[in-house]
Amino acid sequence: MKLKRLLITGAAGGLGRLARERLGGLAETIRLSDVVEMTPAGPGEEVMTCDLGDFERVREVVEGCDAILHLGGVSVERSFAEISNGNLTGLYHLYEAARKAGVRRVLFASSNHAIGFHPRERMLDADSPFAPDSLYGVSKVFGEAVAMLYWEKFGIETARVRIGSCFAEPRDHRMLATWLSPDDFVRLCEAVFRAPRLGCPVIYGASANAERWWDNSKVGYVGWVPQDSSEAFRAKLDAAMTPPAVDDPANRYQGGGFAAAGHYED
Ligand code: NAI
Ligand code: 15L
Repeated sequence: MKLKRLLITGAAGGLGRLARERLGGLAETIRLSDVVEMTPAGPGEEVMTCDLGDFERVREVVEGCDAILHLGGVSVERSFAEISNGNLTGLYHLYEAARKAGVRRVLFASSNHAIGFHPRERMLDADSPFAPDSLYGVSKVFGEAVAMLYWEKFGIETARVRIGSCFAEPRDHRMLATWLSPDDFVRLCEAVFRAPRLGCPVIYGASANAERWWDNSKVGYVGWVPQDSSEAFRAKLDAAMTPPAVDDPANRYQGGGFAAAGHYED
């Protein structure tokens, strides 16, 4: 069944533009929101600018929506002050507004950086402990925790999707394991919003790559089966760059450069 109105936050960003282009069929109306300007609304669209840090505006944006694809916020390592507005305060505002508006289902774009300090040899699944590799990763742990609270207390379902690296192509050798193809991302969103039951599962957002660090077998009931593989790009990457040495700190942890980098505030 079609959703009535799907809110997409972060609609001006990389994944937001992809979702806008490809997910129109999920709902009668798609409401697009971001803190920066977006291109004007097309048929079946509504466009509303909003800083997630502004609760009254978040309430206006969420009102009338039955589901949310939450992509908005800081998407890389930044200062605590920058991260806290969108990813901590803003995340809380979104769930609180969702509760008041009666939203039933959310896809939260969490990140592999919530578990980035696990070594690459360790296969993770939905029950593996958090191991944030950055302030950004900590903000995604917070988001997942808020999602769990709003599921247990208020019954709002959330797919906590720990996205690997969703770009047109893998950009380095690490992404041969973490790559999520744009098509698999679209299929994942469709599965999450169409699943008869969701709950509040952790889903790792990676394609069917040959090298894998994440096991999604506990969430088979969601019905998402990734179709693409990064292997198609391996030769191109090998020709373009030398793979990092095995003892390179950026090569040791799943979070790669985020885990290896110094503290952002220093
Ligand atoms: P992006 O940085 O291109 O898009 C994020 C959007 O959020 C931007 O358009 C930005 O203006 C908006 N935003 C930032 N602060 C905001 C605020 N206070 N209020 C309202 N909007 C705000 O990021 P991308 O790649 O599209 O990622 C989307 C989401 O997926 C992010 O939450 C990111 O953390 C997550 N993710 C993405 C991955 C990827 O490979 N693309 C990997 C893992 C997680
Ligand atoms: C993320 O969480 C970022 O949003 C994205 O820009 C990439 O850095 C990705 O992780 C990754 O780990 O490759």
